[in-house]
Amino acid sequence: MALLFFSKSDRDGAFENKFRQALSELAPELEVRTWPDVGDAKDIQYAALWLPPPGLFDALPNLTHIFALSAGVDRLLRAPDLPQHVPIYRLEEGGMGTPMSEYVLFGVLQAQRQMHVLADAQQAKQWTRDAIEPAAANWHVGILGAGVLASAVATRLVNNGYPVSTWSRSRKQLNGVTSYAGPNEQIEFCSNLNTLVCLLPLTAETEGLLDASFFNQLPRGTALINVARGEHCVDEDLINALDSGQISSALLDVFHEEPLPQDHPFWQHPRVQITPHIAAPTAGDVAAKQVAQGVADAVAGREPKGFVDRGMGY
Ligand code: NDP
Ligand code: OXD
Repeated sequence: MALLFFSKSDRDGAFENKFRQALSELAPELEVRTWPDVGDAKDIQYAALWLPPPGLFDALPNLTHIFALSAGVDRLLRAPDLPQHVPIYRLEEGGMGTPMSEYVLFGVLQAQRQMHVLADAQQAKQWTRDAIEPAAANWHVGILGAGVLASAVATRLVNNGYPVSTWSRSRKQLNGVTSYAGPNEQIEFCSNLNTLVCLLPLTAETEGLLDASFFNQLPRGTALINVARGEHCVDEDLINALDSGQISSALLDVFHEEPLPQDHPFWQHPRVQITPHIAAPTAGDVAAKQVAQGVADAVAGREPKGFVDRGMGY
């Protein structure tokens, strides 16, 4: 019984070391091999992957379960050689709830305290004390998505005194959070927001959602935080919305192309803050725990957690 590991962005091997160490303690009977050192490919039943290279799946004739080392599976689902009959399981939480909550809380706080206005004043050496600083209780945060990470973020924001609403496909019940569901409730969801956070999975339905018409549904001056996927956002529309003041500032962790190309206008835009897809890194040991449990479930004939519905795209 063997598992094949691959993680594209693990340049220094730190994630792999943590993952392997934890997995060897939790599932000592499981042999872990790292792509491209597949050994006898017929042994590989399980794969744990982040951004697998082309050809990886073609080399694995006996694969029964694919564990994504990520919450989002959009890129995995686009792998040209992805076997259609092998089920995929994604990380649920994966140690990402706390860092994601901290990142979004930081973004919400700086928008609420009007830090972009104060930064402009500093540049101009102006002692500006009239930046509006509404209380957290009057700063409405709307989260697109109400899944595992959005729930963690919403709870953190509620605990910090912000009114929070979420928008998802199905209605949710989360303490202190107002839930909106479906396209019919999108306008109402948008109507009184101060900060909009995108935490949707990237699917055929959500791609390009953050476009000019969406921005125009928001109150003028809404701050945007996109921590989901770059493809949710129509970049040109966001730049226009920032230039017109419809969107006051954008904190962006994800982009159509990563790394963000050197000539992309986001780099220089005075109202855009960029981070390199680090809002919530997967924790190697937590991922190992979920994968070990998934393998144990598979061996026992149970469905592992985190099943991805390929039709829905998440
Ligand atoms: P989940 O699958 O748990 O939650 C997804 C949520 O989106 C659900 O509430 C779902 O609704 C909602 N949703 C899906 N499609 C639609 C739609 N068409 N209309 C309205 N709502 C919709 O995902 P996670 O919370 O685990 O992760 C969210 C995303 O965060 C990931 O897909 C990934 O892209 C991104 N991410 C980014 C990271 C970073 O570092 N920047 C790190 C980790 C994740 P319903 O509940 O009704 O199904
Ligand atoms: C994820 C991510 O989806 O890191 O887990 O973006």
